[in-house]
Amino acid sequence: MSYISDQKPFRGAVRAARSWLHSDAPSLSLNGSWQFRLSPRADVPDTIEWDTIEVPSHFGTPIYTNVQYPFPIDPPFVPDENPTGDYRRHIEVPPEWLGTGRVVLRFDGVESLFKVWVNDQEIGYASGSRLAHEFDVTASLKAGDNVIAVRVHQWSAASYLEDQDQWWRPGIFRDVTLRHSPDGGIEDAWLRASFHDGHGFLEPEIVSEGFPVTLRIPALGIEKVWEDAASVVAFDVGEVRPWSAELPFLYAAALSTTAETVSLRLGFRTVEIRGDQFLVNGRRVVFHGMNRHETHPVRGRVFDEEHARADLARMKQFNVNAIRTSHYPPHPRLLDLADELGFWVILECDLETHGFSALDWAGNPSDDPSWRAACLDRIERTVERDKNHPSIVIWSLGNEAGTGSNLAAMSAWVHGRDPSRPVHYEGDHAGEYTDVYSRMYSSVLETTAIGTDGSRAKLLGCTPAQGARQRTKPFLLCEYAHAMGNGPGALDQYEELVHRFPRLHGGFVWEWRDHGILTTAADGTPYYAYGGDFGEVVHDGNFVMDGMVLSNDVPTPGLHEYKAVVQPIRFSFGAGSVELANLRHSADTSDLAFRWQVTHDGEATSSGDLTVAAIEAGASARVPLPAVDIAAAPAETWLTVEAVLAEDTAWAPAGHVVAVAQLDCSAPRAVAATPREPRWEPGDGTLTLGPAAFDQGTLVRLAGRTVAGPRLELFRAPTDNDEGTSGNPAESDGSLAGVSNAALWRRDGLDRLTTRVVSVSTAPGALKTVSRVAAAHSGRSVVVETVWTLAGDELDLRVSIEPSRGWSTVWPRIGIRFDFPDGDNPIDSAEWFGTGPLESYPDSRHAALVGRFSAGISDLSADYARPQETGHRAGLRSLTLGGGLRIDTVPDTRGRRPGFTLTRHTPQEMARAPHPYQLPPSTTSYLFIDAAQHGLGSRACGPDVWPDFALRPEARTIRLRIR
Ligand code: IPT
Repeated sequence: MSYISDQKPFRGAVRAARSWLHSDAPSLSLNGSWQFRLSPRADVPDTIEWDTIEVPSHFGTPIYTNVQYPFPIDPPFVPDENPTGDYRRHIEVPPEWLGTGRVVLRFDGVESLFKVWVNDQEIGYASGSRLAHEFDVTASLKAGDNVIAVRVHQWSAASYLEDQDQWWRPGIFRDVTLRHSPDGGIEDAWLRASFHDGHGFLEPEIVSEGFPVTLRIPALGIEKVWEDAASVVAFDVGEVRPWSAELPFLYAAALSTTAETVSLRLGFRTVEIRGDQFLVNGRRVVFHGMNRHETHPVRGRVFDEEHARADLARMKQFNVNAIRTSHYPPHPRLLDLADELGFWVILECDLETHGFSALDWAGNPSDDPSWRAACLDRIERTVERDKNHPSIVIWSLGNEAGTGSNLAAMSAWVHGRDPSRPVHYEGDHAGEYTDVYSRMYSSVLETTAIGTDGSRAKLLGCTPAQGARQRTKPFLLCEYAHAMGNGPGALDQYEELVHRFPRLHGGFVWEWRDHGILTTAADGTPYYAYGGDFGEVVHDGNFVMDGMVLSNDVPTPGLHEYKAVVQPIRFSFGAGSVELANLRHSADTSDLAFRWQVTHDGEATSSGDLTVAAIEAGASARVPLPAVDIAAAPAETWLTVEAVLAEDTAWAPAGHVVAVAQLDCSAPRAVAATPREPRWEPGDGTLTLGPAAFDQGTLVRLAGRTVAGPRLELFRAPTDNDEGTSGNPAESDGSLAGVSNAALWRRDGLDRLTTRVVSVSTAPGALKTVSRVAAAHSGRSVVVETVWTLAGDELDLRVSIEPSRGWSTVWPRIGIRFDFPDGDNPIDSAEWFGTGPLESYPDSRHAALVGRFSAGISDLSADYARPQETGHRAGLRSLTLGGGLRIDTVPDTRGRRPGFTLTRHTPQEMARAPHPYQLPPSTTSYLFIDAAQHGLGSRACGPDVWPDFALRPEARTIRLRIR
């Protein structure tokens, strides 16, 4: 079994890497049912019975680790306990394939090492899970029935190079194809298409046994015949429309010999680094990108074109313009889709050795000559397979593989092979062998230092001279804004830097999707599994659930925030007009229609279209606005302006909102005075005040419903960011190095507050209670004064919340909770005038618009894979619950209004449930009215909440009017 620990990536009849071409040469898909048997060890005893398996798919049990190797770090060896699958199938080879040309067996993806036999003759073996391998099987085939056998080992030397943060899932997980390569066919083709001064240029490279080769580009009227290899030279194709992620013009092209025709789609574009700027077609690119893994809740890494296309369309709908193929080449069709829909792509090689960081990088394959061939093979297969795609504008050597000479050699190879695209690798902190400066999760402060001259700021891992070199390069964040659970915050702060500093080229959110695996709990309840759910010995829990899209395809509130923050049209309101800035790379605004609407307290009173002549990319135009009829105070008047798609596109229908902004046109409002305090007398507090009944100072019924509350709530079910410990505490307010905020909240007992009523007093039409709220074994407390006053048929509630001295951490929230037990009339929906339609937090509130909204209670929460804080809607004006009870908020003396959350579980219940199915059955609806919430940050892997949005213990007053 020694080949399992072979550092050489392949042996046997493996063919040279080449482009993944669409050819008319005959081929047979070998996808489908294969015979299969699975052994827990690297040897497969004959006693194991054959079963069947679908190809492509995975076998075995999923294991999730981020950085950890799930086997001893003993390179290049792996344990004998090595799940190994034997695959077999019969194929009928068309007789005309034999005797002429070659027959090639292609595997587009097998994890992690596989050996191939045809008719019992060993053909060879190969590794490089997310890379294509082709074997020449001509000599082993016979007419009629043939048997193909493949043995796949989960672990191999190659596993050391594939330590990406994802599920380990072995198997033949991409297509298997047998193709006939005819004599005189086209072996490989590269049509490098560039764009200069309105003209397209082609620099062809053709590997063919047969000449002449004819190139046809019908839309350009080109038909060119090359008689021999020497005559294939670069030429000007004349005027073309350039390719860009915004206007992805593709020209169909065909290359033919007498034996074979391959078809390609050409996108003419020129990638260039000029000074510290990254340009395509002479214009600076800003990446509004996502890190995209290949993951599907049922299929795993098995590609599903329809699902991938829907996902890419979703990206376009959310103003995403770029993809980093983290951390390996995707299924080759993905790049066809990217060419066609329009994305800037960083195509990354299948390489990560992150686990060596645990050994301080000792023995890291990136810097060990015995792994050099494997590293070079990987980058060659990466570049060769996908080199024709206009969407690919940067090659990336891999991810988190430390640094070393093998990476430098890979870079040198790319530079030699493809001078037309820059090389990226984040781990090259000192900039020794890469063309762009790239970082992950650098804070806003540090990113600002990179954007400015910053000659005195020390850059991570750099000497001053290296730092100076890095500052001469274009900068991008290959990962930022870790989107785990509720978050990330501060997207707007990063975005703002991009427009301030031309050296900064935006970045790629970590990451696009959650990697949940659809499975069922013991009682049959379906749920999305994460690390540890399959009994893994080592795992990294829910760190694999860090996407902008949940496992079930639902965009998170974080993605809505992202869409709003990066919207390509910026609106600046002036007197009677709005300035529209087109922030795009190259597209003007002729694809957009602009419309406006005026609302009074959320009800539309007038609307119309704005006439806007096309605005060039990078330009702006001032457009007059209609006269806004302003409602009498206290009603609010808002003007909303939207840019929508004028026509259907490949990724969204006409009318899809691309960008939106609101202007508050309300008449000035007077701040409501606090009602004068009556003369309080001690009382037992059992009384009725209009719709409210009290028993010894405690509210028991409201508008005919049983109710409990209000009780102080300072706790929220910690978000993944609240539980995080990363980031540099010096750059945020209140974090402690290595200690999460959630741990401090638990230490301080915020999740287990108790109450002592200090006093109850009454006055005509009024009730007041004073309570002291504190946790066991704590001297810190909060005094809560509650005053109920009947004013006509309305009940005025004022809750004053005053912390004692000595609270040292940030607080998750300052709010009150009402409990509404279901009885026979559960509260299951809300209608409100405030912000919405989705949740918002202090550092994530750009997607929230002011308006009138309604939702069922289950739609008020986001279904994060691990239950956590969700559903806070800031800036509440008025709320109607279950169709009856109406609660209006009164701004505090600084004009601030509380937000609300309506949910079926308490934060304490949510904090205890690792998965949604573990939440207890609910018999109560809980209403939280929060004077304030702490921000979100991205501390699960990145900076904590920015100081401006951190909630410090402070005195707050909540005022409500209840009917
Ligand atoms: C970074 C990885 O590159 C990425 O794959 C993912 O694991 C991400 O973190 C966290 O989800 S590496 C980290 C050390 C910043």
